Parts: sequence; structure tokens; C-alpha cells
Amino acid sequence: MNAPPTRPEASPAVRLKIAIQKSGRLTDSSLDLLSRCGLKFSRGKDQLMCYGENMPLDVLFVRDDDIPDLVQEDVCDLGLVGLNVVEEKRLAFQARGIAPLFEIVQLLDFGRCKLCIAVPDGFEYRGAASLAGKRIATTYPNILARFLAERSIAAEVVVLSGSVEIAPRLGRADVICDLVSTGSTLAANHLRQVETVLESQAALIRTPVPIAADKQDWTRRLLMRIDGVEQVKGSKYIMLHAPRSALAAIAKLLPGSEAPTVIPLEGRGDRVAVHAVCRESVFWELLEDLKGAGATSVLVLPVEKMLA
Ligand code: PRT
Ligand code: ZN
Repeated sequence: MNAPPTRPEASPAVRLKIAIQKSGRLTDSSLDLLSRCGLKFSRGKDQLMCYGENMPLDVLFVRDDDIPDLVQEDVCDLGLVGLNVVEEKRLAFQARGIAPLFEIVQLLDFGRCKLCIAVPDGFEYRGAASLAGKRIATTYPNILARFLAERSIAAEVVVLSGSVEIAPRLGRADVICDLVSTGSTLAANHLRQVETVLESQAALIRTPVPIAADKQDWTRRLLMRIDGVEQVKGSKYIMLHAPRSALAAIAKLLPGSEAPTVIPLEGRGDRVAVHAVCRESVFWELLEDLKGAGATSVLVLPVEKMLA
């Protein structure tokens, strides 16, 4: 059992608040990101808020749809949420004449999916014009309305709160507009994807209102750490030995690396050690190519943190 949370010294007013999804597809990756930023906190099972033990940062666990509103209302300074939710909320606020008070700081490397239009097997689809006059079920009415308006298509948007994929079978809609990742839900419901309305992934959002002066230092530090964690995702540190004459060929092979570090090897004037951070995946084929170019003792290590 987790120990009860203790509130660290800073007063509530100077503690940063970040909202993340309580329980869902974004939860584990959001918690992983925060812990890789160095945050330590204990989370009870049904707790809605956890106090950071080593930073003046508190985490609010909420439904993902509420995250932009919490930033809008200044309850939270930051949030981790899907672009699909951010965009839908932004358009909804705009439609009501309210200025959205949340902005994207950076996209994050998780929660990837697409908001797609899918039609039942057998539906004759000849481009977006085929949607004219149809009933389209979705939980994203504002994003869908923008897609239709941009193409001057008049269709009926049927707003559902869930189980969108069964709407055509129930006779509630002709086609659907829903999130897709692997596509297996569409296939299981005899639907096929015909349009991508929005490409989505998780995003870090913040209020555009200047954050209180006494919170700014930690905001800056946290945003820098999040950026540092995101930058090293997938990055590898490669170390190898090589003949000096093969350096140019080896540098060319190292994917997405900045100028590698070259270190002379003691007592071996003709050979050097090469160290490089590669920002792309490192496959076995690359190691074989490096070996072919003259490299030996090739080591590939994960990169845990990086501060540019
Ligand atoms: O309770 P709460 O409101 O917080 O959760 P939720 O049910 O609204 O959200 P959740 O946990 O399902 O998704 C949270 C976020 O994850 C979404 O807003 C997206 O940004 C992102 N995401 C990534 C997805 C998917 N992939 C996804 N596949 N969200 C939903 N789905 C659903 C989709 O709606 C469909 O029902 O998964 C099904 C399709 O999946 P595939 O793999 O069969 O294509
Ligand atoms: Zn939700």
C-alpha cells in the first residue's frame, strides 16, 4: 500500500499544477514522462490529486476531456492531453465566442491516433462529396464540422458520447468519424477508413496567461526537462573504434547524429574511438554497415537524459 501523501514545503499558491488523464490510454505514458522528469510522488488508488514530494508540482488526475477546461479556468497551469481533445475544445470555445486560454507547448511521443471517417463495407465512396446528405456519428462534432465546411459538404452530424462504431449497425448514422489506431475496431465492425480528418498525439498544453512570478522558475525547469526527455526518446549513444582513415565513411553512416566526438587511442596512432548520439533508431543493419566500414568494438547504449 502507498504511504499517505505528504505536502512538501512550498505554499499551495506557488505550487505548479499539471492535469493528466486519470485512467485511460494516456495515463501510463503521462506518469512515465513525469517520473523521467524526476518527479516523485505517491498515488493512492482513487486519489484525484498527488503532491510532488521533491518538486513544488502537484498532479491532478481527471478525465481527459476536462484537461483543457482546467487550464482554461486556471485550476491547472499545465496539462497532458490528446491533440484531438485540445482541437475539439478550442473549436467549441471559438464557436461560443470564448477565447481559448490554452496553447500547445509541444507534441509528445505517445498517444498517436487518427480521427478518421469510416464507411460501412459496401458503401460506395467516391471522395468527400459522397458524404453529402449523410448522417455522420462522432464525439468530435466541431472538428468534423470544420472538415465538412472546408469542403462545402452539407451533412448531418450526429453527436454521440461513445460506442460510435456501432452507430451504423443501429441505424443511428450512415457513416462515422472516430479515432483509429490499429484499425481493428473498424474491421470488427465492418467499417473501412476513407478520410483522415486529424492526425493526433499527446500534447503538453499550458495557459497563455503569464504564470505567477514565483512559479516561473519551476515552470521553466519542468518544460526543459520534458523537452529533454522527449528529445532522447529513441536516441542511442554509439561508441566504436575505427581506423582514422575510415572516419568520414563512418560519420556518414551514423543516423541523425551531430558531429561525433573523436578520441585518439593510447599507443594506436592509426585508430580512434568515436562517440555519437544518434537520434534515430539504430538497427542491426547499421551495426553491420559500420563493421563493414572498419569499425570494431561497437557499443550501443540507451540515452536517459539530455540537456541541450
Ligand atoms: O475516461 P476518459 O474520458 O479520460 O477516457 P476516454 O475513454 O475518453 O479516452 P481513452 O483513454 O480511450 O483515450 C485517451 C486518448 O488517447 C484519446 O483522446 C486519444 O488522444 C488517444 N488515443 C490513441 C485513442 C486511441 N489511440 C484509440 N484507439 N483514443 C481512443 N481510441 C479508441 C477509439 O475511439 C476506438 O474506439 O480505440 C478504438 C480504436 O482503436 P483501434 O486500435 O481498434 O483502431
Ligand atoms: Zn474522454
